[in-house]
Amino acid sequence: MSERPQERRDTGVVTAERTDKKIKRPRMYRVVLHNDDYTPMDFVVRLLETVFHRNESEATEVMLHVHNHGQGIAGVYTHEIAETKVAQVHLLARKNDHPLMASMEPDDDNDDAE
Ligand code: TYC
Repeated sequence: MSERPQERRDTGVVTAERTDKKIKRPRMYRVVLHNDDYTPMDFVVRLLETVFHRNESEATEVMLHVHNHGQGIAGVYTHEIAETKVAQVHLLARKNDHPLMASMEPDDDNDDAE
């Protein structure tokens, strides 16, 4: 077996062109919880505490907002984290036989703030 010629390696040196690139804030996404008639209130509160790191009074407030208005914001995250949170909500809900739904949407309000 013959060796292939050495290919160019990454030297690890950061060149001048790379240092002056603009660093932009990532777009942010809201994770939205949707109301339904079957998921127990205390399940939603516990989920807001565990998945979205809300304290008990915040979690209760968000849950009641969803219950009374049809939907509400559980948290605002980068795209990948928001996707993961939505998946965690669905996984936990299905595991417990609840129909709870979550979705994500761009947090446009935040786009050119500051
Ligand atoms: N409406 C549900 C009930 O009365 C409670 C609930 C709140 C369900 C928020 C989903 O995202 C939700 N048990």
